[in-house]
Amino acid sequence: MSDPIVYGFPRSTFVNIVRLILTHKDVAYQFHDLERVMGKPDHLALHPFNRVPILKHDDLTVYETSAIAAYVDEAFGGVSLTPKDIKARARMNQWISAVNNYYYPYMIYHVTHERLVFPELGIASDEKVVAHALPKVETGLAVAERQLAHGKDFLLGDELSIADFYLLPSTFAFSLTRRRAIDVSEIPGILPLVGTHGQSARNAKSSRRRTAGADRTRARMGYFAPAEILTVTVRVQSARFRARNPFVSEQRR
Ligand SMILES: N[C@@H](CCC(=O)N[C@@H](CS)C(=O)NCC(=O)O)C(=O)O
Repeated sequence: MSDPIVYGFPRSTFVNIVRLILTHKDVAYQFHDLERVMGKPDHLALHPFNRVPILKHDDLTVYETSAIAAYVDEAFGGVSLTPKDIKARARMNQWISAVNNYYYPYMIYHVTHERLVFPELGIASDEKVVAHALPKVETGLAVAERQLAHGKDFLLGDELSIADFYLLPSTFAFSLTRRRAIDVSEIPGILPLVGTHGQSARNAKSSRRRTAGADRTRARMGYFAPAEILTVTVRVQSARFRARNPFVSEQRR
């Protein structure tokens, strides 16, 4: 079997879900950056809906993160990230769907893009979009906090599953929009994590790009969520901070 290839762009939340899972399962893979060809025929040939990620493995080319995650978990050995228990699996799938429909759209597509990505790219942001999204984000954070009230290490309890890898990139990227107005959603404990990423990113020579303007900004954004660094964090810290540090900041209590 050849190594799988992940197609996407480095800072993509969904791409990071796939990279986190591959890395956690110790699967060697190649990463193919589509940033410069997004929406062009080369990309659309892989993903007719103009999104990322896409996974290629031998004769299989598959898109949709949930399909990729399930495939990777089944196709490669190592630790399984899918619960055997049918009810736990239902809960995992509920979280995957919730991230797709209620976390990513508001945290990332609305707030992070408007507050972080657009300004970095010199595009005017629309606070109306943010204002509409924030209550939905708060709902999501409260739901996650309730789920984690069991005090165990992972969303489903003691068992690490695909659900955790789904939620983390959204909450992580969201935490980068550190502005007083949305401090409510800061995850205590994630600030040192962001610092670690910055440090590691500066040392990650291979991910440096000497490109101008928007490209450089995008590259810099990519530094913040290199999947491998996140994974180290998942392994070492996340269990603790996600279980013990609720998603709503001190100021809200
Ligand atoms: N349903 C898709 C969503 C993927 C998605 O929205 N990816 C974003 C990046 S995080 C994307 O491709 N954005 C490009 C665009 O909207 O033009 C999946 O699960 O893979």
